[in-house]
Amino acid sequence: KILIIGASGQIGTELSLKLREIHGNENVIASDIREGSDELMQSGPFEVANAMDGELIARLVEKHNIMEVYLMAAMLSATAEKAPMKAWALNMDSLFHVLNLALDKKIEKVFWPSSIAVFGPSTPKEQTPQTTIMEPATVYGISKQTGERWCEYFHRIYGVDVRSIRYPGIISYKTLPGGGTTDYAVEIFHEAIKKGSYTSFLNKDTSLPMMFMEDAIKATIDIMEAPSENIKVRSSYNLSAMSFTPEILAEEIKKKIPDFSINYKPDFRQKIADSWPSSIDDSEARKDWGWQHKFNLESLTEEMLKGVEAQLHNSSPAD
Ligand code: VAH
Repeated sequence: KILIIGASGQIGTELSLKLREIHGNENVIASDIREGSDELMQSGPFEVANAMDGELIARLVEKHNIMEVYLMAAMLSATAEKAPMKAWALNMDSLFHVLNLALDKKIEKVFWPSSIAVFGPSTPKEQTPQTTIMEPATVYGISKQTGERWCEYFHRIYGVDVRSIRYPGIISYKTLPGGGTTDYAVEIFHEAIKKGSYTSFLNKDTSLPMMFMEDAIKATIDIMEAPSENIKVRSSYNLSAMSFTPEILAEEIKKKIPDFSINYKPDFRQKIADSWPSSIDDSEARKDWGWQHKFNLESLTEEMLKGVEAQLHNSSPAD
């Protein structure tokens, strides 16, 4: 069976729903420190658990006969800057609990998300390579860089089968994101439909690597289902689908909502975004385990507007 820690979060929610679709609701245990969306809570078993409570996690693994863990719990970039030591403790303690369960052969496989936040101001900004200089400027980025090194170590020294992806900004409509710097690209769709306008907390020309949630979920499941020998990078794989700026995104929204307007009031998150790459080279993932994105800016915008609209009117986008 599969355990998702951090199942109520932006990625955790949709990952839980997709894994339940594939493996059956009862075979996927969702857990988080707080209950999740109605859709998540009604779709299968849920355990309230703090990702930092190693004993509890071990008990859940035992109780539910867990073989695979997706550790999606973390404090993201913006929030982590406000509580560095708490962010470090959550992001690292949770990883050590899960890696040691794998070391003790209590579970067989681990997925752990990294982020483009591992790159810093001295990293080449365009088409950032898989292996390059990484001097992360945020607590979140430091924790993800360190976590990558521990994943690589546990694989090399103990043979732990841990796999990881450096997610770019993830755009989705089913849950609101929690405390990220790329969240503007989610909020903008809700505001465009509700208010017809949006005030961006990043400058108009801030280009960041992004991906639609459906692609992120597919990549996560694909890397976990690939034969172990194909996963050559055991720190974390670069991954991306597109890059855009708030201005470019606003222009795309205007094609559907002509009188949508945007203005720019950069806040503390501008500094974080300025330290990150503008675009990512993810050729290793495409080569090693067949990664390829499906959504581009146009189809992402279409899906997001449809999805947000449906959420507001409480019907499924398919209707
Ligand atoms: C954040 N959404 O903004 C996350 C992600 C690359 C961005 O790590 O912190």
